Amino acid sequence: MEIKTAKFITSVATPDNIKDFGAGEIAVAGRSNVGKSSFINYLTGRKGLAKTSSTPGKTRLLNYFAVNDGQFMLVDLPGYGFAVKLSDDERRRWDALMGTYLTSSPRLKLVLVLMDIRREPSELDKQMVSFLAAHIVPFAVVLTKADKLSRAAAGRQKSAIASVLKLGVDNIIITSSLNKQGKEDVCAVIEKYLAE
Ligand SMILES: Nc1nc2c(ncn2[C@@H]2O[C@H](COP(=O)(O)OP(=O)(O)O)[C@@H](O)[C@H]2O)c(=O)[nH]1
Ligand SMILES: [Mg+2]
Repeated sequence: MEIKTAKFITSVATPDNIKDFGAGEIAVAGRSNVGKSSFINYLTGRKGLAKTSSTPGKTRLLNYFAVNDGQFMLVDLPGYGFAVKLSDDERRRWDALMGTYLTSSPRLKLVLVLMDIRREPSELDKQMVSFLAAHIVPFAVVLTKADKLSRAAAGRQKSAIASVLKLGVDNIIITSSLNKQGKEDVCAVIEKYLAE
């Protein structure tokens, strides 16, 4: 599978506005500042598609992008682990939007969970992975910013992260949007899960 075109369709702020476009959905999740917007732009080959924001954690929306004229939808989920603490109200809204989407979208085929390759997975990363596993939502871990490490160190980090998360290494993909690394592997996993 090759991503040829990608187009922003809409943003959704509340659970009752979650959309069904009649196509499979690939969601992208991760802590704010993990490189999610950069990853989406790299993956789709469209520099300004997802805004790389200077104010992490500002976006609490689901953003839908149509890939290859609707072959599938890419869904950009709100970043978690905000630099700025959320009020209880904002937290509840965020949980409701994410929780509802992840557990009730009938077209959701795969969640790509992004994590910084240099870091130990955070509590929130672990919670996301256990949440997806508990709700039987297919997911793969995408390690970002691999350009920050040597090849050997990146390989070691991949094994270490796999072991912390209790996952097989096959479910973890090394990427760098800066060095344009890992797109083929990500596209292969997307293709595999879209077919299921
Ligand atoms: N070295 C490096 N930095 C990256 C990469 N991807 C993103 N960044 C940087 O990480 C920061 C956050 O990126 P952004 O895509 O806005 O993250 P988001 O908050 O998860 O959407 C920015 O300063 C980016 O330039 C990467 O592959 N390599
Ligand atoms: Mg972003």
